[in-house]
Amino acid sequence: MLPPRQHEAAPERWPIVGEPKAARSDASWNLTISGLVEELKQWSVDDLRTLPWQRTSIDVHCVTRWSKTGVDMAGVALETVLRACRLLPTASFLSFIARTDRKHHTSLPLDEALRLGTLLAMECDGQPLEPAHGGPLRLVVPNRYFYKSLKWLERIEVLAEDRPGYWETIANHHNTVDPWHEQRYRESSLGRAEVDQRIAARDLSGCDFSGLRADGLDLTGLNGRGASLRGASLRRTNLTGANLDGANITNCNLERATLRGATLRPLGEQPADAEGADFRGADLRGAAFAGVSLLGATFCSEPGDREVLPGAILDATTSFDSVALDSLSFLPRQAQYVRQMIVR
Ligand SMILES: Nc1nc2c(c(=O)[nH]1)N[C@H]1C(S)=C(S)[C@@H](COP(=O)(O)O)O[C@H]1N2
Ligand SMILES: [Mo]
Repeated sequence: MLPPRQHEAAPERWPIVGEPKAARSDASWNLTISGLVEELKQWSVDDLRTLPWQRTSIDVHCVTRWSKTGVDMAGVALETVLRACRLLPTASFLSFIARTDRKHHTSLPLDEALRLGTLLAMECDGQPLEPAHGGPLRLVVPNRYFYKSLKWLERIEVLAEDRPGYWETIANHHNTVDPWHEQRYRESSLGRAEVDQRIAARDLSGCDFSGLRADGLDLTGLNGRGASLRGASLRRTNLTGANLDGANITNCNLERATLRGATLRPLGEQPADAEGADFRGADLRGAAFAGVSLLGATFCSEPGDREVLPGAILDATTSFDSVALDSLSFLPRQAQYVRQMIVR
């Protein structure tokens, strides 16, 4: 069984999400554990391989609504390496840091990381973990959205207070992230008065409106250029002619919305992002999708959906470029539905 609003990706397909690779370096790969420890420790990947080995079968649940069930991960339990460092009594949070250009990081409360059976994974389905998926060493946090599973793990800092991670800070990702409770995003920090004013002016451009609730509103001609509408609820909303170029509508609920003539194209260098958006029942005639990722987005219901809705209305006036169409291929039923509708 999958958590709410998740769908199984095509077998043999495993999308790469976020950073594509580790930082270039000639230094050998070590894992360092520092912070509130009695003993600062460092292991090479070969050292790690001599520690007790653990296998876990996990279900990957990406926040953008694709899942990949029954992935066999193997490596060393986080608990094993933490125990070797002897944590100080004040240790409460863990910050996991990657060897990448932006030193990507994420965090977990210590007790939760242990309770979830967090793994330092080096193998996947019996093979060395591929570099593109975080090899030689990645964190695997079962039963959490996959953004907690940091690729290219290089350092763990043991802390007294939480240090929220990259996605949690810049993209409003939820910090607790239980997929069974759909904890995908926090709401934007904008005040209600400002939100109401921007809605009345139909201008959301360039601002963060994550988690916005605007079901059923008339937002005809909306200027949403470069807006962030992650996780927004726009069911039955009238977005005729809306300009969503460069906007981030990841996981937006657009069920039965009207998007006639709306555009989701790049804004300068910045492509729009519609991963995990729900377009079921939406009117997309005349809409234009270009350069936008639709990974995990839905246009028709999938088997197992709790609520079955009619498919989106698309026809020959709806345009998709090859980037947009290719990004749909991870959910084959969606790709097939869209292709079949737009040739009509
Ligand atoms: N270092 C690093 N780890 C990361 C990310 C990233 O951008 N950099 N993205 C996270 C997100 S959002 C997801 S969904 C998963 C994707 O893992 P995959 O590319 O192996 O599917 O990695 C997570 N770990
Ligand atoms: Mo993600």
